[in-house]
Amino acid sequence: MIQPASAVPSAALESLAASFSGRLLTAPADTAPFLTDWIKRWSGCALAVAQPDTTEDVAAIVRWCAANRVPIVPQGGNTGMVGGGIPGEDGRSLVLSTQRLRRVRAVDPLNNTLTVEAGVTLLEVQQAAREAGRLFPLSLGAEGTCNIGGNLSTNAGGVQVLRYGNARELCLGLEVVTADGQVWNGLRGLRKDNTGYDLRDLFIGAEGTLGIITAATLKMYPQPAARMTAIATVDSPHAALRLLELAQQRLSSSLTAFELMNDFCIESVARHFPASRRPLATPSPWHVLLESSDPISEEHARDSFDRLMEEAMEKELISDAAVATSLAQSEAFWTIRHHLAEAQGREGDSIKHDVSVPISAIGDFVVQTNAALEHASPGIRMVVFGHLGDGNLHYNVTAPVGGSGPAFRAQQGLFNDIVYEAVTRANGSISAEHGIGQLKRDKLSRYKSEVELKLMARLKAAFDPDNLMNPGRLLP
Ligand code: FAD
Ligand code: 2HG
Ligand code: ZN
Repeated sequence: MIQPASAVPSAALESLAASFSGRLLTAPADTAPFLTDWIKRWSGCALAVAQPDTTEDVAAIVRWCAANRVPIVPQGGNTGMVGGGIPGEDGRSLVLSTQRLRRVRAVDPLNNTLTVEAGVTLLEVQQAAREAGRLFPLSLGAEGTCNIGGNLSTNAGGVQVLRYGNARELCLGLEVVTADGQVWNGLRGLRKDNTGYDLRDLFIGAEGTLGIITAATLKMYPQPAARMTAIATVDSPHAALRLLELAQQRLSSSLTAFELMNDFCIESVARHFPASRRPLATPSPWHVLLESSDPISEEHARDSFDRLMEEAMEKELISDAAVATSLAQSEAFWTIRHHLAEAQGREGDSIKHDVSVPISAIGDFVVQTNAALEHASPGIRMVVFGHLGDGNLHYNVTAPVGGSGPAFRAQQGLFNDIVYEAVTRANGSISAEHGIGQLKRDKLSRYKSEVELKLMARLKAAFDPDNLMNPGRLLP
């Protein structure tokens, strides 16, 4: 017999198990992977973890939860950075994992769309598009694990937003199970559809607080004819911005990625992943990883990219550069970039800030805020990297060597205040791409206006009047 962890009668849980075709996990060894997040910052307890196989299954589970007043925590690949997919500690919630919603339902190369279920990993979506001779451009370090449902629910960004936009801009339609267990089929592959309020856009970025995304119709793009990747050293974020401006002038929309990393990032990847060597011999406080995706040819790509790098060198915007001459070399550059989150974890405790400011304000933001943080807490190690082309920095503070522990973590409020006040002065955002979840929920009331907060609370009440969809996440 299933033993429920809360007031829900075990007979009700048995009836839930019988009402859908997927799995219902209750044994601690089975549920454990769903109850702790990727950065191992949050852990929770749950009544059970449900793994439905179909949209109808999801609807049956949601109806059961509504009838039994059981809160639902939707979860995809569990790679989120703000604790949004991890239940609380009271054991009252049901984790609804979408990982078994695995079908690619349709691919339409002429319409440049594909329709996939929520549990398809981002890598698999990219592969499905590639098999159709197209590109699905959303790309990020967790792509082998994160699910498209989670990407849409967090409105994920990643490394090609500069050219193709974030998850929201890549989605044309959604299928959603609403909080009362109805299925909304909004899987439209239309570029134009002005028939009232855009419900799709409300579910995107809602972090599971309004309903459960079960499938999505996504945009595909032509595959580029060739890609060029380089790593270059720059003296400062200001110089990186001048390089960005030049690259955009010379490469126009072919510039698809422009990532900034401080030296500590490069050093820690080399330390923790010895197979990833330092890409350049010249010591430098900052590195830029840039990529172009050329629509014409390999030769055209190389020509324009080489000319850009030469001009940047002549103008002394960069001091050294390595342009990848093979796919393997390009992948080696990206491996450095994609190992940053993990390398940072291995350095010790970190306090993360995923922020955005207007691109033009980034140079001053970094110089001034670094100084303020180092003054407030000498010895901290700044881990500064991110999607410079989008104005998005991962502006993280790592403990001094040997300084991890409660005393360091107790400074979170101090660091948050310094960073978020600087962000606010620059007219930026306290969450560029990771969302709010548990991490920033209480900050929202401080950094969003009363008008916005009230409208958001009314939307929540309209979509989920019983507050069962991921309660206590996102909204203050
Ligand atoms: P989960 O972590 O499972 O869930 C995230 C949130 O969405 C939770 O609130 C959950 O309740 C909700 N949710 C999940 N699925 C559904 C659904 N079907 N319906 C409704 N709600 C749902 N993010 C970026 O934006 N850019 C990056 O470059 C980036 N790089 C990363 C690199 C690494 C190494 C890691 C570990 C994470 C990175 N992330 C990045 C963070 C993360 O947001 C993304 O990995 C991804 O979008 C989360 O997807 P997921 O399937 O893991 O979602
Ligand atoms: C990335 O860009 C992710 O690599 C993770 O968004 C950021 O670890 C982080 O702070
Ligand atoms: Zn990122």
